[in-house]
Amino acid sequence: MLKIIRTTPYTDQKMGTAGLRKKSQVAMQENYVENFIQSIFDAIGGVNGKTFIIGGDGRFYNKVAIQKIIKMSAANGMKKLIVGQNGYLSTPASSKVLLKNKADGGFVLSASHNPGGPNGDFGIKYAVASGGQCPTSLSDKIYENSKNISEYKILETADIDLSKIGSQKLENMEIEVIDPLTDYVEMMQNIFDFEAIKRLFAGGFTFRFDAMNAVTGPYAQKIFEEILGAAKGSVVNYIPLEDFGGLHPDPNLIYAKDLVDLMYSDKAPDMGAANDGDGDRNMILGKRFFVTPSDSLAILTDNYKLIPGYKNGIFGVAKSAATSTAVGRVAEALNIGYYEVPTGWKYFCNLMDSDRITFCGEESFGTGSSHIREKDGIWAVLFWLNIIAVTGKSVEEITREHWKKYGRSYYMRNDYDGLDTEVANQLMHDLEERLPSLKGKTFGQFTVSEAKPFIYNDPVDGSSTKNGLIVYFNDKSRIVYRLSGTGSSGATLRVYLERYETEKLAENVVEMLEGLADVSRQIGEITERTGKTKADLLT
Ligand code: VG1
Ligand code: CO
Repeated sequence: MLKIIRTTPYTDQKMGTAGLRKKSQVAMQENYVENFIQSIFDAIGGVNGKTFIIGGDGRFYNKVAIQKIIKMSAANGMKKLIVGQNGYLSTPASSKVLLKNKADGGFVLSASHNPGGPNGDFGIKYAVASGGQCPTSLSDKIYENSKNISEYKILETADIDLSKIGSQKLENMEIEVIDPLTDYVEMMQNIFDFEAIKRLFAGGFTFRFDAMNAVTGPYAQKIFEEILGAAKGSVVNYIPLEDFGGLHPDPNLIYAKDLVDLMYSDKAPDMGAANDGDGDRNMILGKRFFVTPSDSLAILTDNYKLIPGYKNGIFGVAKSAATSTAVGRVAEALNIGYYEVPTGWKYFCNLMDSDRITFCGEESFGTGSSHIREKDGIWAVLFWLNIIAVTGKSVEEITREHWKKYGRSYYMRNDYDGLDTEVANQLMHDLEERLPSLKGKTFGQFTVSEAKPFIYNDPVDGSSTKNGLIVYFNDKSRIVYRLSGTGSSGATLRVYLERYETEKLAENVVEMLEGLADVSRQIGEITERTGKTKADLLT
């Protein structure tokens, strides 16, 4: 039965870098999810006669939220809703399903790499018909609606069974439950040289993929073990759990500790990889060797010709401003377009839609291409496997050859967590005002050549976005400051450090960047203002 429910607005439903991200307890408040969903429906002129997709990373509260969204969709007159079986769809798979079905939009229930569970985070990403997350102009409209909402529509009916593949009707809406793997796996087979990778594994190449108890487990088992023949047991933590087994499903050197320990032990396989909660981030490791995401983007771009899906040529490449400049040198060598955008995958989408770029990436363990409109963890891992299969070189050899050819960007992100929001905002505000006065000043061995806010003018829609502050130095070093837009409480200051070297390549990244880290605290007045003498997290 159709019900119109009276509701009162919440004032905190503003989307951040990647959708709405909240503590589970916040999202579980009465009408919280309903308000947000109705605000979306209203912002896009209703859903009458339209088709959408929905899925998620299997985290706590997804099951409840999916049922709410299904019932609201039917009540609002949606024509068809395509749902991943049992509510599962990785972020990249959802983008593929959306594009393949020419759907009008999609919902991914995930707070990505943030922990899950009753005390963890819950999130909703909303994608538009082009397959990417909704642009700021639309999320602003949704936010306005959410602050004024007074009612929403929902069907009063029993929960829908999402365990069986096939179609069913809910009033006038068709619900199609699909296998979450099929379309994604087929797409990967069409991009990469699966035969070459099969031969690699058949030849004894050893591999460990850590799905971090999240949604990529079933995808990884199917692709790496079943189809490509990696040894049984290569994929670990492959069952998606509502709380990710208590882990923080963020594939970096800190949170993917078991994988990192293995890769730095005598038992290390030839390659190690991990993905995040919703499968859009990746980490790549060799034996006792870590590839920074910034280097990974540069290396993948430089080797595009080895991949069947790209061998006929690529458009340009883009990176977020905070990402190291490594890929810029490759773009110059290949003579292809090169773009720097604000942090957040949505900024790449216009560039892909207009054939300006094929590859893009972020320092936060995100790499991807125009095959979809989200970053793609398994895609990146397959890309590396394909390069290794064709060249016969190890992860370390490939990376060292890259540094030899192009020089090396030593790179690290320093996060200062749990800051008071006021303090963090003031720090950024005051630093921005001081920027012009920094030019020409010397800090130890570093002399500032330029200091300015990063402003991006989108060449496609003409919009302008300010995101972060950048200090450039004479020796090509850079410091980027910005506040995180994905947290669910307090503020996080991210400070991105980069130093470029061509001659004496040192091994220890932390040591290489120690001096610059000190300078970053000095310039940002970080210690005085936050009381922190060092960062909480180095990635
Ligand atoms: C972080 C990363 C950013 C990434 C975003 C979403 O944002 O820095 O590069 O796009 O997370 O990642 P922020 O604003 O906290 O720095 V995920 O895997 O949602 O989808
Ligand atoms: Co993610």
